[in-house]
Amino acid sequence: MNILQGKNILIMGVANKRSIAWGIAQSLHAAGARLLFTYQGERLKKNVEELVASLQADDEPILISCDVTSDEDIEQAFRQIKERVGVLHGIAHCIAFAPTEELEGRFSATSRSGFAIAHDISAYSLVAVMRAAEGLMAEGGSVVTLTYLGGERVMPNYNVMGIAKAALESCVRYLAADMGKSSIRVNAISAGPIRTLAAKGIRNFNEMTKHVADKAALGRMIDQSEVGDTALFLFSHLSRGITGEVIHVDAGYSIMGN
Ligand code: 0WD
Repeated sequence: MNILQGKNILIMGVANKRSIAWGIAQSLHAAGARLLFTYQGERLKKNVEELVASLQADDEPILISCDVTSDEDIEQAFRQIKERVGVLHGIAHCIAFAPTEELEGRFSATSRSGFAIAHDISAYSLVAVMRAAEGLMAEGGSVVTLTYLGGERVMPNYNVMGIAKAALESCVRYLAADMGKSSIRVNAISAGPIRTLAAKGIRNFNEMTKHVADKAALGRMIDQSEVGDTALFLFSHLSRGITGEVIHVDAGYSIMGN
């Protein structure tokens, strides 16, 4: 089912094969999308190059370095994207970061700089990216970001990242209202816990996954492909009436009372 044929979609945040961004890339590739990738600097370049080569896409792969803490980096990335493809139909924003020491202990111990970094990279980056991308999304489009239940409820050790996810979810609503007239939709997927590089930074993550698998309505965890397929829906015309939403892909964990 090539429902994304002819669509140029940018994937931001592939770090390795476990990245949720990579699960999304695989689903979108299978649906016929032309994919572009940004990665966070030289550190991840080789990883991303190898992964992208494994897709064996017909078009030449487009990989661009972009650290979202830099406005200049974001501008040059979208300049390059404009030169290469002209029009963009979608963006998967799969980026978050908080210093490891902020992801344990008491929330009240959160430092001023830890709070600022978490919000800058995990929430503001979506605003900055969409501002730079709006002109390229001239045919309308869909933007999908990734959030977590810790933005709605208190989750052990998630601490300042929960506050940043709450900000991100609010950014989704404000951006959806702002960009709706340009036919650009903005939604978030609230994914259940998945073992990735980012998840490693959260203390007791393994215990948490056990608890989630026990309690979830479906009695299991989720994987990257399930987030990827929901993203595929959100990038396709099938979801054309949906914007400003947070969709839970968590095997029904968040609906349970206890
Ligand atoms: O359980 C999980 N893994 C969940 C993750 C549950 C629910 C949501 N999420 C979210 C994360 O919060 C994040 O927003 O999904 C998104 C993707 O995270 P991931 O796939 O779990 O983790 P990972 O593979 O580590 O990708 C996150 C990437 C970074 O990787 P590392 O681990 O190297 O920090 O975000 C990117 C980077 O590639 N990133 C940046 N990209 C550009 N500029 C920056 C930056 N400054 N900082 C981090």
